[in-house]
Amino acid sequence: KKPNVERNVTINKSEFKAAVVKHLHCTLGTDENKANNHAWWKATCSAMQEQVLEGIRKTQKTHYLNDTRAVHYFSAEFLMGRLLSNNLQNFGLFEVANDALNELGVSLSDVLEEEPDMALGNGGLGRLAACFIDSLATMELPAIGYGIHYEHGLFRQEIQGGAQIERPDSWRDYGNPWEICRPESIQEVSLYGYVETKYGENGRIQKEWHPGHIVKGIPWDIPVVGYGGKTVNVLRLWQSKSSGYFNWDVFNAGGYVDAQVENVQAETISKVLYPNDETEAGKELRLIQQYFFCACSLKDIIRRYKRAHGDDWSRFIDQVVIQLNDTHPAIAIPELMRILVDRAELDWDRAWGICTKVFAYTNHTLLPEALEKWPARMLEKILPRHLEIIYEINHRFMKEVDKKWPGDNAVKARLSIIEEGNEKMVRMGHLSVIGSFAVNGVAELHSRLVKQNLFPEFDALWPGKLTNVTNGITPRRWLKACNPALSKLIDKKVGADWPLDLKKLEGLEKYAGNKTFQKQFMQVKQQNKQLLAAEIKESLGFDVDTNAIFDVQIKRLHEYKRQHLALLHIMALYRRLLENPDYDMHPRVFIFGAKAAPGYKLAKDIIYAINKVADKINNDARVNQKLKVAFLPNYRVSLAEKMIPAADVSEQISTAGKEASGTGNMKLALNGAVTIGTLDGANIEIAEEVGDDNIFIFGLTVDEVNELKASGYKPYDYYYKNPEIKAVLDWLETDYFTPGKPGALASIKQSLLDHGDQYLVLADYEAYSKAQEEVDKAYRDKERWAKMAIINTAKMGKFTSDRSIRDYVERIWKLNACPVRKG
Ligand code: 26W
Repeated sequence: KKPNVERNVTINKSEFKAAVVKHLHCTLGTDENKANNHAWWKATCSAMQEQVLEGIRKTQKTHYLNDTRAVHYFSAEFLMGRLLSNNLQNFGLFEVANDALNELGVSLSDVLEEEPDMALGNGGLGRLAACFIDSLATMELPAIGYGIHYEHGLFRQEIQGGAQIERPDSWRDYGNPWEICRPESIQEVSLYGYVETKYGENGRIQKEWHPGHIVKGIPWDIPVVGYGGKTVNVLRLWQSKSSGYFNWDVFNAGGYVDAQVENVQAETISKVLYPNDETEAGKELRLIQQYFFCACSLKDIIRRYKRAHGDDWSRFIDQVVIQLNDTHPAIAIPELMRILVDRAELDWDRAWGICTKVFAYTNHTLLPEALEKWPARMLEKILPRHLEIIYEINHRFMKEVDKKWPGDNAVKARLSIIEEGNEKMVRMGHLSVIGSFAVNGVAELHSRLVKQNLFPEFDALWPGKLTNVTNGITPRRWLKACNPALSKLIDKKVGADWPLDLKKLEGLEKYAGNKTFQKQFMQVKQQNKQLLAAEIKESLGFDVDTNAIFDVQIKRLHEYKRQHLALLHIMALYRRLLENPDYDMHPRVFIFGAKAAPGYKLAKDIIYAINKVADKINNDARVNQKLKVAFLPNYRVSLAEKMIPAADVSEQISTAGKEASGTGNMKLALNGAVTIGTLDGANIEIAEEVGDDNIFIFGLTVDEVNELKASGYKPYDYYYKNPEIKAVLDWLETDYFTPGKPGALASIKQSLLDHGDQYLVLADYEAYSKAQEEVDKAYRDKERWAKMAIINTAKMGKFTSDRSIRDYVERIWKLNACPVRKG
């Protein structure tokens, strides 16, 4: 069956060939004989870009002519990965390009490998943004992503002697064929300086911000091609540049040198992505980054609005909705107030009425260390007017709180945007809830906890404002493009339009018990495992048995995600095998991918420990037929695309209540991996979809975690009670894994015993170990396993990001699709 997707692009093989060759000659100045794969990659991108640009033009014209309402997705991170394969796929030109390049004597898959990942994000939140803009374009929704054009994305990870080393990521060093510079839309952004209070003719108090410095924001547009190639939206990323402007009013004559320093600083704003995931470091440059891209983006939105509606603000809320991806862009709220009150001279209530109908906020984490707070003093220095506005917002809000809870100062202290203490802090989460019309968590459990624990009184104050939108992933990248073999098999069974309607995968369920289909399905898995085994061989230099269970844990390294729980269990298996060479287990390869924040000591220690334990096990002939450990360096989107299709088991073992949603869990299950996981985040909803028989759930629930902590959790109890735990933890202190360096892995034991085991690793160990025995037993029953794997794929329909976006559109954004047609 041919995909029944109406396409807007028709270009055949010989035209494609001609276009690639033309660009090889005319864009790159080389020819077929001289070109290397990198040149072929660029020429292929340029050939595609002709289609892409035509798509952007048509889309923008259509949106303009229809004066559409649009969503503006504000995010400090967009983890796009590679674009060529995705764009070919979404235009329906993958086969055409493959054949065309073949005839030119070039392998498309080699060419695709030339593309550097666009790694402008840390992890889940950044990749979610990328999946969402894919869905928005696919569903023909008027949308634009706004973010930062980081010169260096997330660091490249090298492993040296087992330890993580960070190297700069230089994704643009040899040029990026996708981005389009838009100098006609450059914006200016103010920083520092002071606020002057003036009295207008009507006695109205007027505030004027005299900035100390102005920087330029240069927009770069990245095309976002919807599936079917009809709508092509853009991701607009801002690069900072010195404006050369220096305010002599603000600095004295001695400020001349400072001025030059600040010019250099202007260009640092968009230099590098902060690699912290879930830890707020309170760094000034990060606040400036956030304000920089929000201010540029708001100006861009307002320019576009004014082109259609002039100075009439009355329709602004009909045309514009802004989604804040976590609190990173929360400063946009006081910035819009500043524009409306100080610049457009609207009165406060009218301005606030507009603001609170424009913004919506998504929370992605409950971890206290990830909740952004800025010192009031820092805000005052960088954005003096914004701090005043925040105080005014808070003052009026406190009056509202007093109406609801008269005289209750405790509730005021909890709800206030300002946290009093040694140093006054501005709580960006509170500001976001107060300044938005909708607030959502990212999975059912997480949203309930946001309501009950993080913002309890806000829910009482504004019932209905706090809600849930469960995350999703784009099936175009995370099945169709990354797993072509499985995709083709699925096409044959349920038709080829599942990428647009993922519920269609349910059609596979009736084949779950069918021996022939089971065989085909597991053959595809086997092929994918061979591809990954080749990658492991290439990257790490050793062989893995593709008949072994491929057990995959891929995500940022964090204590709450508990990679060290998996590690303790691996060490226990090793120990069982040493004690009893006949210990009965199916061969297993534990495969990890994880980056640690450069300043997160224990996370780096865990990476080191995994690698050291891996070295020992992989080289121990007594066990390495049954057990192997592969830590693949530099985990990133393009590596995920190779690991996910090959996974048998998906590790989702966070402490209950800590993982907001997880999205890797969805990608793995969609590709037929069976989850071993806790009742956390979206695991709960995955379990609901696949049923208890097709997932391995273990461990404490959120309530049990709270009870155990309230009753005084004592990790030593588990250490003394369970000889395996004790043996394994003690093992970490010896020099068995780090010859000549006893104690090199001791920090992990310390964190679990002496520092209180915050994330209850030891409390969940036994349940995890038992669940792993169940996994082992299930895998050995080939039919049972094949059935489980198929059902996992069949039941992932709910987790398409198209469904998430539909939820946002219907319940929050109130957008209409705007079809883009030929012409
Ligand atoms: C201020 C430092 C900082 C940086 C990034 C704090 C917090 C973050 C992000 C919120 C981290 C993140 O990516 N969170 C993940 O978001 C995913 C998408 O919703 C969820 O699936 C993950 O559970 C959540 O950890």
